[in-house]
This record gives sequence, C-alpha cells and structure tokens, in this order.
Amino acid sequence: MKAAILPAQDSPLETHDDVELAEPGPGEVRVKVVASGVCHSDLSVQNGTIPLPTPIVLGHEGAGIVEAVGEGVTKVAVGDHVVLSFVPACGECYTCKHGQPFLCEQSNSSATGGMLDGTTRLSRGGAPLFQMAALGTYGEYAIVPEISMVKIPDDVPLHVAALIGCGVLTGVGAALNTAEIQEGDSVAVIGCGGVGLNVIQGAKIAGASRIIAVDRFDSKLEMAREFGATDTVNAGDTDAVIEIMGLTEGRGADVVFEVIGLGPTIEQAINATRKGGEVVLVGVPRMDVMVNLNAAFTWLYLAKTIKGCWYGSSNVYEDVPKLLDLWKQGSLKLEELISKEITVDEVNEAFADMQAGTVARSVIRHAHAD
Ligand code: PAD
Ligand code: ZN
Repeated sequence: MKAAILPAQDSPLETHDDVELAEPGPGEVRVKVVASGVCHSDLSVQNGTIPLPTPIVLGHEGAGIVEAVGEGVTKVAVGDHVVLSFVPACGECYTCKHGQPFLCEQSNSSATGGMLDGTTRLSRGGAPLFQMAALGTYGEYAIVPEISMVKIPDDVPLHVAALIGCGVLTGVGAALNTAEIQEGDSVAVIGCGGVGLNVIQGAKIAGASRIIAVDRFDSKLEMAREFGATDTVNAGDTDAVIEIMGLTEGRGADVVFEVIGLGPTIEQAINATRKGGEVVLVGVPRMDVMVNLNAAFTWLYLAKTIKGCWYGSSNVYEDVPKLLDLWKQGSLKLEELISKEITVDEVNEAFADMQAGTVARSVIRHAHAD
C-alpha cells in the first residue's frame, strides 16, 4: 500500500507504495483509511517537538472503513464506518474508570510508535515502520486497536468525519469539557489554526458572548470570525495581552486558551486571564519549554486556574456522536474547516501551507490504487 513516511527527524516526508501490513492481531482492526487531516502535531513529530521513533507513518486524524477484524474484536465489524481516535480508550483502566478516558493507560505505549504492545504492524523492505498514535493515517490502510475507533453512521462523509478525530474533538472539547465557560463569558483564543478555530466554535456553543481571536496572520483572523470570533487581534502588530485587557474592561478574559504550544504565548494566556479566571493550555510545547510564573500572584492573590487539555478531555464514545449531532443541527462547522483536499503525495506542501497560515486544515483523500 501507499503511505507517507517520515524517514528521520527534520527530513521531508517520502511517499512509497510498497509498504506492507501484517494481519490484524487479537483486538486489532484493519481500516481502509479514506481521509486524513494534516494537523500541526504531525509537523511536530517531523521537527522533534513531539519525539517519536523513525521511520514512521504519520497521521492521527482520520476516518475510514473497517476491512478486517482480528480475533476477539467485538466493538466493530467489517464494513463499519469509523472515526479513528488518537488516544485508545479501553474503558477498564484506572483513568478510564475515573472519567478520564483521554488519559487511558493503554495510550502509554503511543510514545513507542508501536501498537499497544509496543510492536509494529507495518514494514517496508523487511524493516519495521512505526505508526503515529497507533494509527498512521497517512497510509492508505492502518492496523489499529479496536479501542482506537468509534463507529459512525454511514451517511456521514468520511473526509468530513476525519477532522473529528483530532482537531474537532480537541478544540471543541477544550471549550465544552476542559473549560467551564459560563453563558455570557469573555473568552480569548491564542492561535487560530485547525484546533484553535474549533475552540472558537466550541466557545460559541458554550454561550460565550465575547470571543477574542489572536493570531499572527490576518488570514487566520478572518477564518476565526467565520467560526464565531467577535473580536480579532493580530499578535504581530500589537501586544496581545494589552489588547485583550482593553477588550475586557481592563480585567482580562474569563477564560483564555493557548492553542500554539510556545512558552511566550503560554505566558500571554496566563497574563491575559482575569483574576479568578481560567487558563486552558492546548498547544503542545517542545519538551524543553519551561514557563516562568509568579507563584504568589498567579495562583494566590489572583487565584487563576491553569488547566492542561489533552484531547479535549473527551470521552470519544460519547463525544463523537454528540459532535455529529451538533453538526447535523447546523451548530458545528466541519466542511468549512477543509481549506484544501490533497493527495498523500502533496503532504509536504500541506505542511508548508500550515506554516504559511493559508489553510485551516488540508485533508488527504487516499486514492487506494492498489
Ligand atoms: P496550526 O499550525 O494549524 O495553528 C497554529 C496557529 O497559531 C496558526 O494559525 C499560527 O499562525 C498561530 N501562531 C503561531 N505562532 C503564533 C504567535 N506567536 N502568536 C500568535 N499566533 C501564532 O496548528 P493546529 O491548530 O493543528 O495545532 C495547534 C496546537 O495544538 C499544536 O501545538 C498542536 O500540536 C496542538 C494539539 N494539541 C492537542 C491536544 O490534545 N492538546 C491535539 C491536537 C493538536
Ligand atoms: Zn492532531
């Protein structure tokens, strides 16, 4: 099969059509990946922000059709349409049972670039290939744990459903699950990419009355308005914290989201939050990023709450159907997130577009020539 492979850190991706798949093992499923979003976290593997072993098939935001099931698989059957989840959710471990399936203990193995047992199912020329998040949606097919997918109705277009797998669950979940937005709140979102735009539409659904979008590209700020932002700040021109203060009567916003993953913008998010307000950190920083906070003011005198948001604090089995309902009711934009449809051979250009700020999301539609 064909797949886009990252051969080594800081190298361009290479597309090859001689990637081999093993048969799905017990509890595993072969999925024909129909579409995959291109997320900043894929780029973060390429540039070492998210360290994973190479060579690796990237891609963790996808949807497809179940083609074959391994021994003991009960959650899905051949022919089912599924959204892939970049965090497996077993429902049985300590964190799943404590209402935090987005931290399922089975996902600890994701850092190995392998399946749940750490071994791989992909190879090329006899050498093993790793797969991002036990998925690897830049491949036309993927062997995936059955606990890493959610069945969806057949009438949902799969290229639209793909985006739910990461950007929508994470962004909308950050607003609806992680944060506690009250009706009428002021919200600021720093970073309006594929994930940040979803935070904006989530904040709107949660009832925020003022949504301040911050980005360094006017193109992104225009998209932000379409997704529900009421005010925009170009961080390249001005000091985002002062601008947010000015738009919130000098108090700071009730809830501020950081959706980039840089030390300075994380500090901006904390400083732009009102006293007693909430900061939600969504962007994934490099491993060596530290933040300098004044302990007395941040937490004590100003009583701010700082929350980390992994996968939108989602329960994928409940949240995927909920998001699809919101989309069917017209409250959630999905098609509008797709700026470009591409082939898997064009993924390097999609990384460049993402960095240039010209796209919300590029979506790969696999051609399945084999
Ligand atoms: P993206 O590249 O589409 O969007 C990032 C946005 O930030 C772009 O619009 C940039 O223009 C903007 N930006 C960059 N630097 C600055 C700056 N200094 N000031 C203002 N704006 C700036 O990425 P994305 O939306 O796909 O992902 C965003 C982050 O979220 C990234 O770090 C990714 O790894 C992370 C992520 N986290 C989770 C999670 O579970 N927490 C899931 C998925 C993605
Ligand atoms: Zn992602």
